[in-house]
Amino acid sequence: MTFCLAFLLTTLYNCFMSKEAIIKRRRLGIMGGTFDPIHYGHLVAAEGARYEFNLEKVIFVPAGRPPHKPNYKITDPWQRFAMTSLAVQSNPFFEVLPLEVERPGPSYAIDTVQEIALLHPGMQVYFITGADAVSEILTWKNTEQLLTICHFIAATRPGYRMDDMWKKLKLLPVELKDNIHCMEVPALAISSSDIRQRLREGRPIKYLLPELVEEYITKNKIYRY
Ligand code: DND
Repeated sequence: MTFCLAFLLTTLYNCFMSKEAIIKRRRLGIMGGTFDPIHYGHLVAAEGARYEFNLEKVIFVPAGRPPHKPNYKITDPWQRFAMTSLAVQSNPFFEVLPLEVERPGPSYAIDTVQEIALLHPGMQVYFITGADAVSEILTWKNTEQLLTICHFIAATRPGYRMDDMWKKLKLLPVELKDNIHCMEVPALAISSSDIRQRLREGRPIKYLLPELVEEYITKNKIYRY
């Protein structure tokens, strides 16, 4: 129902706008992720997308229950939300919303994009994510609807080949492929799983994530299992 409304509004909006006006449409970014924990790789990708795609702001949305990780042990959603809030607070173009933490059930991107689109009528939404995640997008809920109402920015992670991503997406209609854009980010070999591993082994995590996040992890004794 919400999707139909968002789709109808987007279609009507596009019909009445001139081509030039659509090109100049205001843009906002969504950075979705488990953020367990958030680190400089996520932040650099979001800031790079903001600059390169002229996004007015980037909304970080920590996944409440990531649909692709049903059997993983994941840190409490509100703790991941708190870490994300601390990480973005020094950037005036970044904000965090608890939409997925508050929504019951699996955190599907389609629901989040619809909610954010309704909160920002007329704005074009860009979903920022890693190229490896985009290459799995055919397994996401309502892929085609998702790619109709929003664009994707695929950030390359170190060592990732874009041809691999396009090969996996070969079944997508061309007009939907046009809504996927690629963006290179500096070679940041930082990952949440490596940070968790380091913490388990008592190795340093300094300079891999913001100091405030490191302090929060220490204070709340997260990842010490
Ligand atoms: P991750 O668990 O990969 O997040 O989740 C990515 C997003 O996909 C979340 O919003 C999920 O809800 C959504 N999703 C997944 C599957 C199905 C559906 C939705 C559905 O709707 O059906 P991480 O915290 O691990 O990473 C967040 C993003 O940052 C990812 O896209 C990852 O590729 C990227 N990333 C980096 N980018 C640049 N440099 C680095 C990075 N490390 C992670 N070093």
